[in-house]
Amino acid sequence: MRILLVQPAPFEERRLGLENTVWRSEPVSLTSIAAMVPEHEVRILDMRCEKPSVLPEVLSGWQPDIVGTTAMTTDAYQAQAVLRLAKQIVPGALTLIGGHHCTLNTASYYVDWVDAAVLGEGELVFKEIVERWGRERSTRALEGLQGTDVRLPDGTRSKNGKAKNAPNLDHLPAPARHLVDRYRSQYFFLAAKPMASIFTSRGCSFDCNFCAIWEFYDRRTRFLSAEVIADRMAACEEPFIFLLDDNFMTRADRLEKLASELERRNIKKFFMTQGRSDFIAEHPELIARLAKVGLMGVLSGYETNDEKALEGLRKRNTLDNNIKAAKILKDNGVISTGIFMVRPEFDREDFAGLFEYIESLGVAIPLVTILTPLPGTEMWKKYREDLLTEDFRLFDLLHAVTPTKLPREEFYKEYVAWKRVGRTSMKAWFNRKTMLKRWDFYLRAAPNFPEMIWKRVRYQRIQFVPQSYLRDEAGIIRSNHSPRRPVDEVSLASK
Ligand code: B12
Ligand code: SF4
Repeated sequence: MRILLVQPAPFEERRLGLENTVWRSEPVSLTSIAAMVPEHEVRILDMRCEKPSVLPEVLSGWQPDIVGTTAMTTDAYQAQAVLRLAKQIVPGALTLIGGHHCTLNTASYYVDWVDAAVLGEGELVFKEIVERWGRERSTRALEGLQGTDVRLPDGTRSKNGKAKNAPNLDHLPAPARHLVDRYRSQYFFLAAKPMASIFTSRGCSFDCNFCAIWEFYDRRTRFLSAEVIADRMAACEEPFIFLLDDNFMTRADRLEKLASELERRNIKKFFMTQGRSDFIAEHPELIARLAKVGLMGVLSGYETNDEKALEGLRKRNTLDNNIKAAKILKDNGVISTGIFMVRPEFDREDFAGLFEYIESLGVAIPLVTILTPLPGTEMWKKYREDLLTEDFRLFDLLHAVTPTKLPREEFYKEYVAWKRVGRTSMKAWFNRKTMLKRWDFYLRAAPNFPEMIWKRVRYQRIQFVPQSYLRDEAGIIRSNHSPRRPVDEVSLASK
């Protein structure tokens, strides 16, 4: 059978968003499911790296039997559009959607051009779908299959809950990375390019109320063994690797084993990942060891300058840990990317307080987001009534989708002022002392600096201008002045 898997492109070129200048990773969701069906002909199209005309051309020229796509919430409509085109051009093909958005908000795909949504982890259920479709070209064949929500030929639905998670991640095949070979030079994290992406665990055992990772994976974490992680790192041709785990920094024993394995096999890669500040604060020696075997960057949600708000987010962490973590990372030359949240109830003093805190913290790269109730999270359930829109394009953590205390023009004017703290933090962090500690990384990434700087300069003309945000939401956001509840009651982090 011919199977076409499509990574949708952002809804408009050069929109506000991480993919512009900070981080674009290979579509691991698609390479992971593709690896389950090696006996079939599979193609992956990454529409972030292709001209829009390529998709209709491939659909009509190649006539796939199955077309699958993926979406996080911001890509919800783009994924729908991929499948609508597929149904128009190849009406007999099975159209499938998987990923976080359809798992947490399946109704987005109750349209007649999407045959089935795959809920939760995809590998095992995808294999079964392909087998069943090979036997019978009707969605009846998928009826009752756990992990799917299927539109049956008579228009009714067969809703079968979330997929069972694979009991042991080591037993799943390695993602079929060769299917995205031709895009490799286009994946990056800042100046780390070309960059491979792999995962070493799935899930998180914390339960922050603004995040749905723990709901998606039933608040359990499964890990690949150190041997398998090392195999996969060694197999990457790229010098830079992003470890995609939402919470890589967990279980010190597994990270010690991984460090030993990388040392023993002399695997030399620069790797970046995501991890919590409490773990970093509690394990300074382990961080130093990981830095020696290639750890080069960590993204952490520092979130806020307010202990009570941290508690309101159910982060189960402290401001003290944030301070310690930023220092430990700096001492080891590990670039700390701190993610912070502006809340809709912020007034001028709140913005000033947060920015002051960021400057004092000493992270290398601060990223300031706007607290957003994403589908599937506890916040979504609690604050859905108060949303000013359910247009998912704006759920990118860069737009306020709930009422703001300040008038929106002023809110965004205050928000974009983080340009200043971004600059001062970076200037203070990237000095000769910290850079010399990891000179080999900077030498390796040096050829990419001119392109990265050029992209940043171009992007900043959009990113730090309040009108960009207001323009995006024009005609989409309900009036800020008629919220269903007063703004102070919609205080997202303190209830
Ligand atoms: C890499 C990444 C990105 C990349 C792009 C990802 C990509 N598509 O290439 C970038 C950096 C651009 C990005 C951006 C954002 N991201 Co992001 N990102 C991730 C991350 C860390 C890894 C994704 C990944 O490759 N996972 C590994 C694969 C194997 O897992 P998977 O994608 O879930 O796929 C499995 C199943 O979902 C399913 N499946 C998925 N697709 C399909 C398709 C079919 C046909 C089938 C059968 C099955 C299937 O099977 C797969 C294998 O089991 C995830 C967290 C995570 N751990 O997944 C967050 C995550 C997806 N991002 C998230 C968010 C919120 C964002 C942002 C909005 C905000 C932000 N983080 O700044 C932005 C939005 C874009 C923008 N405007 O900039 C949320 C999404 C929540 C949601 N409701 O959608 C996540 C889950 C993080 C979190 N903690 O909540 N992100
Ligand atoms: S925000 Fe991070 S620590 Fe909290 S549940 Fe999500 S992945 Fe886990």
